[in-house]
Amino acid sequence: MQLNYIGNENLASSSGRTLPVIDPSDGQPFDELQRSNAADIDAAVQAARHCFETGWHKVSAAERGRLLYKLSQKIAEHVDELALIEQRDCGKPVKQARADALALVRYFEFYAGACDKLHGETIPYQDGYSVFTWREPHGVTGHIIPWNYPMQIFGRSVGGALAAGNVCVVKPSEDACLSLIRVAKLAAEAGFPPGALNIVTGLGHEVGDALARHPGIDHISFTGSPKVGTLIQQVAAERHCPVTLELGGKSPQIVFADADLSAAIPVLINAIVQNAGQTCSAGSRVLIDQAIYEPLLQRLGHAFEALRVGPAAMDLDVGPLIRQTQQQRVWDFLSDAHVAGIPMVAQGVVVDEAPQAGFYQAPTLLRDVPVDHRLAQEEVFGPVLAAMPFRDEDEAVALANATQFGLVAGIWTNDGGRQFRMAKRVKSGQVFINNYGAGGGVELPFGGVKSSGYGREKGFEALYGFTTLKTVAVKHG
Ligand code: TXE
Repeated sequence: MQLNYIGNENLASSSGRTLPVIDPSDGQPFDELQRSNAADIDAAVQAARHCFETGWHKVSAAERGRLLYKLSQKIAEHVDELALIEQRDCGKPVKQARADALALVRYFEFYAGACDKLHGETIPYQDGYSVFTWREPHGVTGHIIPWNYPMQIFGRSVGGALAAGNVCVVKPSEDACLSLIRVAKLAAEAGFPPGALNIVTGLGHEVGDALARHPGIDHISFTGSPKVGTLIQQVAAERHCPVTLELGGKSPQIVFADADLSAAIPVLINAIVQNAGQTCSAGSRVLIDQAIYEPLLQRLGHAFEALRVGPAAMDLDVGPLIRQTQQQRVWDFLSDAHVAGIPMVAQGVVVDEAPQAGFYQAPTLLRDVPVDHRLAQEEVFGPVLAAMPFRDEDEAVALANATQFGLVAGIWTNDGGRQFRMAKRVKSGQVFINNYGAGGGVELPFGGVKSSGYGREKGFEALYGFTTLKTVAVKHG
């Protein structure tokens, strides 16, 4: 039985209710978590506020850095354990779960070093004045985390918030919260005081909503669907609470005829099958120069057919989707594609060992997807790649920008001028040239434009969002 972690204590919800924890690899429940309510959120916010007011705000930046570094070391000591937890809870193949745990180590290492480097400025003003700025923490920050990368999204959001001097109340997804409860306990072992980091589990519309509405939350960081992001924004607007939103994408990979295809192909594949395509920055559209459309589709098709899907513990190329409703969502997209006559180029294989009750989906490559079809417009959040041809740079840019999203873009070309022209014209928060994701670098600011959200997490830039700027003007004559 999993409990909430509030004020460094394991606590049952005052609701007395629980939710099952389901293993996506076999569809079976194997644990229970607290179905918390607004009273539990209130208890967590009070614990956090008490921590902030009674001592945390006096902890020096250097000391905060030491605490974050100690936590990174604790996580490093428990990478295998955390990877195993995530493998079962999220259905992640072993190597992907391990990569997530290692990324969490890096987030806390990076933010440990950033704590004492967050400076204000002095501003030249009229004679007789000294003017300067302080970067102050918001206070109690709320973090609503999805199920696709619990550890990574916790790292980039909570790591930055703690480094900037905030204390945190975290609402993990009801579909994946076990690793974060464990990390919060490691934080207590590392020396974080009671209330600095609190975890409250439960359903989004109950406990997530209560967190977003709580007047004691000074900033909300949300990663999830555009629908819920809009709700959070509305609720936060009622009390003018600042919000950072990351709401996914329909990210294009744009491949020109002069690209190094042997280098591109494995990256194009990985960008859509990693985590079974349940990645906000998944490269879910491949826009291909018509001069190489047929040969590249053929090579991609062979690569798709070689992909193996199965239980997380088998550590194949692709694991299960998170839950049955997500599997149904992917099936709905594929059935719509079939009805619209969109041709399928190739599919991977679900292995015989995969239990019937698990949530599996073979990676699927579709071609000639019309730009206005929902497969080219909406986030599938499954291993489904939509291919479409373009004639020239102008058409590539038009197609790339023809969705409501703007999170990430990949550009594949060896023409230096084109690299810069395309990077400038594509509307997205991140652009990768001849790579995709830059190995997941925690140092790189991340976030979207348009319906992909706003605000930045990751990198040093995140620290500005987790602080508020105070200007101090001294008249000294
Ligand atoms: O997301 P939700 P779902 C996209 C992806 C996916 C779709 C639906 O396309 O197929 O969203 O996934 C909490 N108030 N992304 O339904 O509901 C919820 O408990 C406050 C993209 O799982 O947005 C969870 O912790 N919180 C994305 C978190 O919001 C609420 C990652 C995300 O869940 C709430 C996940 C409410 N009313 C899904 N309702 C990305 N950008 O990476 C739910 N939540």
